Amino acid sequence: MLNKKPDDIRDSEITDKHLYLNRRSFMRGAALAATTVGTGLLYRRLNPPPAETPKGEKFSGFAKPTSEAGLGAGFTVNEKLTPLEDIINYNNFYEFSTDKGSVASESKGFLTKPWTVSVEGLVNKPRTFDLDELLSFPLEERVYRLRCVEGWSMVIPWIGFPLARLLEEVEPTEQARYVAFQTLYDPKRMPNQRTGVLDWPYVEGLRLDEAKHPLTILATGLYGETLPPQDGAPIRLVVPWKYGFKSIKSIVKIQLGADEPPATWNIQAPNEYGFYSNVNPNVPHPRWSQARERRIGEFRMRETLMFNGYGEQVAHLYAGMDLKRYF
Ligand SMILES: Nc1nc2c(c(=O)[nH]1)N[C@H]1C(S)=C(S)[C@@H](COP(=O)(O)O)O[C@H]1N2
Ligand SMILES: [Mo]
Repeated sequence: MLNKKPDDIRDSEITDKHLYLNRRSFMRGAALAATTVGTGLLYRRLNPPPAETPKGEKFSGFAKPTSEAGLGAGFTVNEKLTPLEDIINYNNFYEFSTDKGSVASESKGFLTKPWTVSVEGLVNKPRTFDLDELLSFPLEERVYRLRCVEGWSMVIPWIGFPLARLLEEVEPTEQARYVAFQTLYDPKRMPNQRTGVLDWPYVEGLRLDEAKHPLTILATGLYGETLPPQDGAPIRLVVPWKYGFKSIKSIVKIQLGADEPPATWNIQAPNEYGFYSNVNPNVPHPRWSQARERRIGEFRMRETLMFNGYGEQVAHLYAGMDLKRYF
């Protein structure tokens, strides 16, 4: 079912917090863009798309996660999986729509073949990978929590491979300290890029040690199937201890560099979205608390866990850093 919201989520409860920000940017001057967005939203509310569930191709199989040193159960969260219907019908993907319930229909038929990811910058062996090459890395299943900065969360069974595996192939140089990611820019295929709701293309970044952490994956599927467009087909980043917006979708370029790269939401509102964006219940967003969250499909609120519950695996990356300053 499209446009379906989990029954227990009401518009009044979980507002479009990212969107609120966009309305504010509009006040600052992006008049044309914001008007287009508003009209589009109204149009879609009045003209709901036909109901249909997108289906991907079945994977022939994937390697089960092996337990790597020190990670223990970190690869698989022992919690109820969020139903597939919710995962594929409640999405943030501004290239298609700012309305979480409309991304599925707006991205239906998104063409992902051919697709290449160029890996460049401070590496000894820069290289462009095509989709088949990316899918030939040993795929694993990883059940991770995803926590959106807006205050909702899901438990998603991803299929993918460690980003570290890809980085090994290109051999980062001694000078490389950061990894920058870029989403496709093609307004013909991603129609909401015609609006100025964000600076396109969507970009994100990680410190090299975060990028090489075994929990950081490039996902190519979920629930055992090919990634549907609305979740970032054909390949997207998943960094489970950071707010959802760091997990950039539909990646075409990965660039290693010496300096901290730009990140879309940080550009949009630097006082609200920091470069690190680790899930941290002790650092409230300037306009709302981050102490609790609602798991999609549940009524009760849960306490948000430090590093989204992955502290044992990742806290050492931030030893000695003031996480209120580097939020
Ligand atoms: N390119 C791109 N990547 C993106 C976004 C986006 O708008 N564009 N939204 C982010 C946000 S805010 C979240 S919470 C997650 C949502 O991922 P999901 O729809 O697969 O749950 O994707 C992130 N990646
Ligand atoms: Mo998000």
